Amino acid sequence: MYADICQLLNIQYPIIQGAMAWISDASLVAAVSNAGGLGVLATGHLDGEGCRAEIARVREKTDKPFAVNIMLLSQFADDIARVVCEEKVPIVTTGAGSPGKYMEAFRAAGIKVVPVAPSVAIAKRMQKDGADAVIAEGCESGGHVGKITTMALVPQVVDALDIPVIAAGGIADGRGMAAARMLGASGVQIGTRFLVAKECTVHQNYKDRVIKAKDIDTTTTGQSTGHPVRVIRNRLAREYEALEKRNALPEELDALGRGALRRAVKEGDMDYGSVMCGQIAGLVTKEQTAQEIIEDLYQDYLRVLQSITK
Ligand code: TUI
Repeated sequence: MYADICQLLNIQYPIIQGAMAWISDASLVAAVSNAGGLGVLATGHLDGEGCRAEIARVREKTDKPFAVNIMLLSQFADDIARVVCEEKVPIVTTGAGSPGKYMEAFRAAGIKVVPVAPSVAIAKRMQKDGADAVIAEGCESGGHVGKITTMALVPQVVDALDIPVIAAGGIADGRGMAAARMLGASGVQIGTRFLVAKECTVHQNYKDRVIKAKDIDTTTTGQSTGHPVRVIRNRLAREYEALEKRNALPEELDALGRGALRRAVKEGDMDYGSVMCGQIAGLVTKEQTAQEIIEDLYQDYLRVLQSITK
């Protein structure tokens, strides 16, 4: 079953690194792809030419397949869609919206398209629009999240679609991979564990905070704006939640949140930065190379499968 996604994406392991804005740059992407997974370049913080430059850096570091993620809420989404077509990247993933209007251009450029879907209805629309596979992402994930858990979402999406489904949200070890397979998924997307990869250039304070995090340390802010975001609870998250509770104006919320992800990722500000992170952080306990993470995940996954068939 996991073989279909490896064939579709031309990768060795059914492990896709989740795109993380400001975080998953050429260094992490190339390391994951060189280790046999699928590295995914985040572009939520880039404009079109910034994206082109980062694609060039990935290509300097690897000749393996990689993907570019388009965060569809970005003001530069149109430019980035044009650049990925011009650069003929092999695979595009999308988040925070529907890639429908770009599908024809992607197809014409020979790009495989794998959108994130947070519900069955959205996943069905993406299949109808021509997606090659869909990432069913549960609300355990870090960053921008939907409303449904991975456990409930994945089997319902699998039953509703004919194309491969990749499970995301709350997966960080071989047990999670095996569970995803039991739910009918063809592969997994993993963000939080790759955030602490040695090749990940995020600020050391961010890695240390994720490694220290317990199961209940995240919260979702932004419910009132329609764009809920899972982050580690800190001063910023508490102040944001207090503003939301007293029905603050969108401009006030915006002012507090502006630049917060960059502050956490680049400056290591763990008080007033937005420390996006999945609920599974409690399982992430050490820095490893991307290759160690992938080999560890896959060996652990095989052990789990063997243990249940004994
Ligand atoms: O996109 C993500 N996670 C992200 S993007 C991001 S950058 C950001 N920064 C500040 C505020 C907001 C975002 C951080 N994390 N995950 C994939 C994802 N996609 N989650 C949910 C969705 C989604 C939502 C609606 C996908 C499609 C969709 O379709 C709506 C429609 O009507 O088509």
